Amino acid sequence: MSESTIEKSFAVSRERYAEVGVDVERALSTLKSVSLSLHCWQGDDVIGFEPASGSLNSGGLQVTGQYPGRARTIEELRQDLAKAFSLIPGRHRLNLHAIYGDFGGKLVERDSLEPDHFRSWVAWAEEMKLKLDFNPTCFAHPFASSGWTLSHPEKKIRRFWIDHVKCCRRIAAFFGRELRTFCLHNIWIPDGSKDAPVDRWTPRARLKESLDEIFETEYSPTTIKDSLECKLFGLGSESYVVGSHELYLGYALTKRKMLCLDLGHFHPTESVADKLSAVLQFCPEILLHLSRPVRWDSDHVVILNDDLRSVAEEIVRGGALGKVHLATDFFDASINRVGAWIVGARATLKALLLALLQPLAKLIELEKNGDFFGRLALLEELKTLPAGAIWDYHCLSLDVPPGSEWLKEVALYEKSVLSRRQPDQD
Ligand SMILES: [Mn+2]
Repeated sequence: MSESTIEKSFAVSRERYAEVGVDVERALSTLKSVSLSLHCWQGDDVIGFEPASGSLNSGGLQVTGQYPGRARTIEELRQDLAKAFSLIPGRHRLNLHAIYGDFGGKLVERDSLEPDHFRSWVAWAEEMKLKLDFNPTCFAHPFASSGWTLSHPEKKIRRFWIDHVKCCRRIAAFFGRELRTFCLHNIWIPDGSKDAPVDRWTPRARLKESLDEIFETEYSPTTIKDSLECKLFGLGSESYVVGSHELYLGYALTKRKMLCLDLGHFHPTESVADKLSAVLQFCPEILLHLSRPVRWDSDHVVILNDDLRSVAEEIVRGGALGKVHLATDFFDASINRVGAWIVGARATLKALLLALLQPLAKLIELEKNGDFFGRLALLEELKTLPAGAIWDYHCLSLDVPPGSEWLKEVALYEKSVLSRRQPDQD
C-alpha cells in the first residue's frame, strides 16, 4: 500500500465521516493521547527471571502452547518488547510483574525485593521513552502452592506475602519517582477454594487486615496508584474467591484505592462495559485488564470483538478516557508471542478509534427524541463506514506499518531472531 493510496483513501473516508457528523481529525488527536499499559508476561509465558522459577501453574493460571521463541532472558524480553512497541502506533507503558527483576542469576526472596533489582528496567524504559507499571507476584511460589496468600490461615505465610506486596509498592513508587509519572500498581491474589467452604468470613476478614497493613505506608498518588483486581472464579477456586468484586469494590471506595476489572474475571454473560458507568459514579479512576475469556478466564489474545468494542464505546461515550487506565492482560504460548502482543494492542486501539468515530451528539439526540429505530439504524450504518482507511492513516502518521504490513516485520523477526532460540529443555 503506497503512502499516496493511504492518503487518498483517508481523504475520501474523512468526507464520509463528516457527512454523518464525525470530526475525524479530532478522533485521531484523541487516539494519539491514549497510552496502553502493555503486559510483559506475554513474552515468556509468565515465567520471569527468578533463578529457580518453577511452574506457573499454581494459583489458577495456566499457559498453554509451546510455540518456539519464548524470551528466556531479560535481554531477549526487552528485544521482543522493543519489536512489539515499534509496531504499535502511539506512546505506551510497560507493565512488569515482580518476578521480572534483574536478579543477575541470584535468588532474591520475594519479601526482600528492592528497587535496585529493577533499576535496569528504569534505564531501559527511559531509553525507550516508556512509563512503567508494576504488580506483586502472589503465585508460582512454594508459599502460594496451597492457593492462599494474603488470606492464608498461617500467620507466617501471610507475613511473607504482606511483606512482598510492601516491597512491590516501594518499587512502584521508585518507578513513579524516577520516571516522573504515576506507576499503576495492581494487586491480584489467587486465594479461594475449589469446593464450597463453610467459613467464607474469616479469610475475607484476614484479607482486609492484610491490605490495611500493606497500605499503611502512604505514597503520593502522583507516584503510585494502587488497584485491587477481583475475580469471580478461577481454576481451583471455582466455589469461593476471597478477593471478590464486592470485597474490593467496598475496599476501593472506603480506602480510596482503584478497582481493577479484568474482562475475563466475571461470569461469561456479565458485561464489564456496563460496570463502568456504575463504578465511575463513585470511584474517580479505574484500571481495566483487557483479556479475552473463551468460556472461562482463558486469557486469549485480545481481538476486536463486541466485548472490547463495548468497553471502548462506554469509555468514549462517558468522556472517561482520563479516568480509565487500560492494561492488556493475556498470554498465549501457542502462537508467535510478539505477534500476540501487537494483535492485542492494535485491536484495543482500533476499538477506541471505532468508538471515537461515532457521531455521539447525533446518537444521543435520536435517543432523547425516542427515535429508537433511527438510533438502531445509524449504529448499523456506522459499522460499515471506512474506519480501516482512518486507521491506516493513523499508523502511517505515527511511523508504524499500516494495514497488515506489520506482519512482514513479525515474520522477519521470527526468522532472524525467535526461531534461533533453543527450545526449552523441560
Ligand atoms: Mn488481570
